[in-house]
This record gives sequence, structure tokens and C-alpha cells, in this order.
Amino acid sequence: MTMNSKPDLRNLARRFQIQGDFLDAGLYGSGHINDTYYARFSQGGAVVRYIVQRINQNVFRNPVALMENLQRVTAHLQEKMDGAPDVSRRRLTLLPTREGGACHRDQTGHYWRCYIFIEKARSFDAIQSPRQAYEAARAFGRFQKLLSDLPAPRLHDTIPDFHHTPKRFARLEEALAEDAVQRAEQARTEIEFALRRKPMASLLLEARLPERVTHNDTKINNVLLDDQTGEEVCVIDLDTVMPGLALYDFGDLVRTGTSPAQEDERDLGRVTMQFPMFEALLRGYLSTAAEFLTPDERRLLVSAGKLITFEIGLRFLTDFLAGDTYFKVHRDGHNLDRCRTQFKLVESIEQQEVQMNKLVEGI
Ligand code: ADP
Ligand code: GN1
Ligand code: MG
Repeated sequence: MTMNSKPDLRNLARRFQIQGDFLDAGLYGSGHINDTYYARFSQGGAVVRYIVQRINQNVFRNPVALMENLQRVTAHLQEKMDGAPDVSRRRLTLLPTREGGACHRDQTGHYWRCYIFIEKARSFDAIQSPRQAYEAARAFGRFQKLLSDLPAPRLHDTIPDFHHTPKRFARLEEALAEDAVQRAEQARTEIEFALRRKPMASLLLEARLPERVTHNDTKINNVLLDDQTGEEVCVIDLDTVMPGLALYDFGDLVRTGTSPAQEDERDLGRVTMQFPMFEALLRGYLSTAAEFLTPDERRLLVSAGKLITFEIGLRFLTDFLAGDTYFKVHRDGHNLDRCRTQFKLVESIEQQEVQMNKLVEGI
């Protein structure tokens, strides 16, 4: 089965311990990696939805290890939140397969999993208000805190060197040298932008910060906010939860939670680091993370925002040069458009870095 052909969701959903009658299913969400579907069932007269997801094995080479992480992380969150109100919406719940496993392997070798659908909440692809920024950052800070006492052993690295920016830079250089699909010419400005900033790549790794259990993909659409109250409900997309730096998570919040534009916006005039959003992110994150952050981590919060934005820009550029083999694309030049917004945002952060750092020091 190719990634584009329609899977038999009725039969796939039946592989999991779901009661009732299958109604329908369809594509869901706007993630760049997995294939995500909703499936609706009728249960005792009520319509109940589930998330059914195919793991992208081009990205996650060891889905069994990944699911082991996911089970441990969701079980730990469940234990820590035991008795809290509305708990089944506050963390992801995996539905076991009929055989009791964590995921289902289909005839073509693809791995599928199923979650309770978290209702009356949604994610946003672009930030709309400081309140949303505050709530999202608060959720990810709490997530790190809740996982700070995850019992040994160390989680699997589901993608080795995921946030190793110098290695990401080296991969860009390789893709550039190869220029597999002759696109380097089209991206000359972006390539020069990246090359000029090469020394920045080692900024966080050199700081010898503590390893923690982190989310590693804290973009704003990986947290669900309540439809009624706007409060943070649940951190989702746990595939990259693994040992990492707290600052990777804060950095990706700055990347996705300060500009009003979509990640693939073509009008770069709309891409800018908005100070009130940064302040809200900072306050939200510190409301749950201040108690465990070290002085060095606090000092580098702004640098992390700049670095992670640069890093993801490098990855989009690399994928553009390599022929779009990693991120899902929906139009020609999609990865280059995404790279451009990231680099524009890096510039905007560079211009406001001094004031941003002053704010951090003053809190
Ligand atoms: P990807 O790794 O491709 O980004 P995600 O796990 O983030 O995949 O899922 C894609 C989208 O599906 C999310 O942005 C969110 O809108 C939605 N989603 C995922 N899990 C749930 C859930 N349990 N309940 C409701 N919506 C969900
Ligand atoms: C991917 O899975 P999704 O869409 O939440 C990517 C992130 C990037 C992001 C850029 C496993 O996130 O690392 O920052 O796209 N996830 C993976 O939008 O590579
Ligand atoms: Mg996602």
C-alpha cells in the first residue's frame, strides 16, 4: 500500500478494543509525519470518536521501541494524574489491540495505534492570542515536570540526534553537495543565510545542560486547548518524547507560538516574533517549569528559541534539496516556503534578542 492509498479503516479500527458499530472514518489534523484518521462508532446510542494513526516508519525506524516509550509515558502520566478532574482528557490514552498489544501491524508491515479522541478541545496551527501562548507553554512545562520522575530505564531515542543542530547542519551540507534534484539554485539565498550562521549550531550543546525527559516536538498544534475555556487540556504527539534538553521544548514554542503566520506562509511580511506572545510563552512556561530550571537553562531561553527556529529551517531546506522525502508536502516548493518563514523568524528574533533577554532577567 502506498502512503496515499486509502486504508481500510473499518477493519483497522476493529483490531482495537473498541465497542459498538463502526460508522465512518476520515483523515484528520495537519501533522507533517504520521497518517492520522478519526473513526466514529455508535455506542449505546452515542457517537464516539477515536484517533487511529499509522506510524511513519520512514521517520520512526523502530516502531516497537517507540510504542514502548509511549506506553511508559502515558502510564506514568496516568499515575501522576490519578484522581484529577477530567483526567481522560488530560493525557493521551492508548486503546489496546484485541490481543492486548499496544499497536497493530497490518499485512503490509505498517504499524497502527489507537487513542481515545479528546473532545471539546482543539489545536491551532498558528497562534492567535497571548492567552493561547500562555496556556500552551504552561502545558509543556507541566508535561516536563510530570515526567521528571519517570522511573528508569532511560527512554529509547526514537530518532537519534533529533535536536543535534550541528549534525542537522552537516546533513544540509551533504544535501547541498549532492543537490539530488537540482534545486540548490532556487534556494541560493536560504543556503547563504544558513551558511553564514553555521557557528550558531553548537550554541546549546556547548552549554552542557542537564538531560531531562522532554517532548521534543512542542509545536503549538501538539497541544489541545479547551473549546469553552481556552485552557490547556492535553499535550499530544508523544513520538519524540525521549531524553533531551528542556530548552528544545521552550525553543520550539518560541518558533511556533510567537509569529501570527502559518509555518508555510508565503507573505514573509506577516512573519514576525511578536513580543507579547513571547512574554506569554515565557510566563506560561515558567509557571510550571521555574521550579526545576537551572540558572543556565534560564539564561539560554531566548537563544533556544533562535536556535530551534534555525534548526527546523535547516531541516526544511535539507528536505527541499533532497527532494521532499521526509515532511509531507502539499505543493511545489512547500519545504522551501517553510524554510523561508523559519529564517525570517530567526532574523526577527535576532533583532529583538536584547529586549527578550531583558525580560527573562526581569522575571
Ligand atoms: P503528527 O505526528 O503527524 O503531527 P499528531 O499525533 O500530532 O500527528 O496528530 C495529528 C493531529 O491529530 C493533531 O494535531 C491533532 O489535531 C489531532 N489529534 C491527535 N491525537 C488526538 C487525540 N487523541 N484527540 C483529538 N485530536 C487528536
Ligand atoms: C514535524 O509531527 P509534527 O508535524 O508535529 C516534525 C518536527 C518539526 C515539525 C515542523 C518527528 O512535527 O520535528 O519541528 O514537523 N516531527 C518529526 O512543523 O520530525
Ligand atoms: Mg503533531
